[in-house]
Amino acid sequence: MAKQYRVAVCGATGAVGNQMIGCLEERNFPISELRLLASERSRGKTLTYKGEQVPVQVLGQGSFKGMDVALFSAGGSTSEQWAPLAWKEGAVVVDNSSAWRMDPDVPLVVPEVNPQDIAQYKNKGIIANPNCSTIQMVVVLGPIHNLARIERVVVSTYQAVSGTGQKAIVELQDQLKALYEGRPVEHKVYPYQIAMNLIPHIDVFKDNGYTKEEMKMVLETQKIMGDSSIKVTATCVRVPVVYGHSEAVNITTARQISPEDVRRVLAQAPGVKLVDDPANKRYPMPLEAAGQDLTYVGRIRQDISQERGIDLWLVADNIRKGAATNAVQIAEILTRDYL
Ligand code: NAP
Ligand code: 3JN
Repeated sequence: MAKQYRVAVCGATGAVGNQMIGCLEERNFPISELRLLASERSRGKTLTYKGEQVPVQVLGQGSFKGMDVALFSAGGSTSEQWAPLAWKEGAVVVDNSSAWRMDPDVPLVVPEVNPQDIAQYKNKGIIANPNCSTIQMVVVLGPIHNLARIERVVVSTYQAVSGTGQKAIVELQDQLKALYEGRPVEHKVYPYQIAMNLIPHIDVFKDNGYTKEEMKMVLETQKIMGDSSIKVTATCVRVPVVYGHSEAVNITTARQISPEDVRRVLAQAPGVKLVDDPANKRYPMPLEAAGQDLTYVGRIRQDISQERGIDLWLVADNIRKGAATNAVQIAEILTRDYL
């Protein structure tokens, strides 16, 4: 019988944690024991895995004893504190927060792009999962970089509210209902009404005028692609969509390539679905990509403002490929090749 693994999910009651449990089940991850962890607030709760009710345990000393792998999605401060302890207790951590992403000893992995970096898990027992907006972009840019070396990326994102968690989904739904019923619109999660609006502000502002989300896209892209010479600039925008982040991406390559070259390489690329037939109104949209694990790409065209420029439009499910699926894919390679 194939080897089975003891897996912990830390942050199991959250939007991402819940999807992680779903992905483990859908992908038939070889699990002999599943341990679900959350905060004191979840004491007494149970969650469903393969039709069984699994009790949620409160995170504490000993939570990772006997575990082989721990998938974390309980926020940066929990990861900072508990990931090293999980490794000490014997579990390799796949962490969804930004806490460890830029640590030079911690691999930052998108399986379609740099699976070989998983081997570095031995440094600290932690593998970092990138930010959702970075993941879907590098799935598409990786193969193009291999073809013609990308020198510069200019990206604008259109990010769904589910990236902020369950409470933001409820806020958008409540606001739409209030507007429809002619009642005053309230907002708590975002600094402004998000229904019928968009907000060019994700995570906190930094001294250089960029937001932290935008700087994550810059630094994480360079680390995953293993090339700090790639210039990246990003503008991240929250839009009133529930699932599916979209991105308008403009790239400059070292040598000129045609849109057809890009289509050819992306048609073969793992994790990519080409939807690029404007004559028949076929282009990626969040409603189509939601619930899927592939990154949809279309609107591929020559940038008319420069010879070595290409424009693309990408969409992926931010909770699946942007978070849970990517983490489970990392765990699959880790267990198959290293544990
Ligand atoms: P969420 O719905 O608010 O869920 C948070 C989860 O963390 C819950 O299970 C919560 O447990 C648990 N938690 C919080 N504080 C804890 C503590 N002190 N000890 C133990 N468990 C604790 O948030 P989410 O949307 O799932 O996101 C969770 C995290 O995933 C984010 O903070 C972020 O770091 C990461 N994330 C990454 C991406 C990405 O781009 N890759 C996208 C979204 C999120 P209770 O239910 O008991 O409170
Ligand atoms: O806003 C989005 O669309 C993605 C959000 C990601 C996120 C949310 C809270 C904390 C992160 C992340 O993964 O970068 C973090 C974090 O910094 O851990």
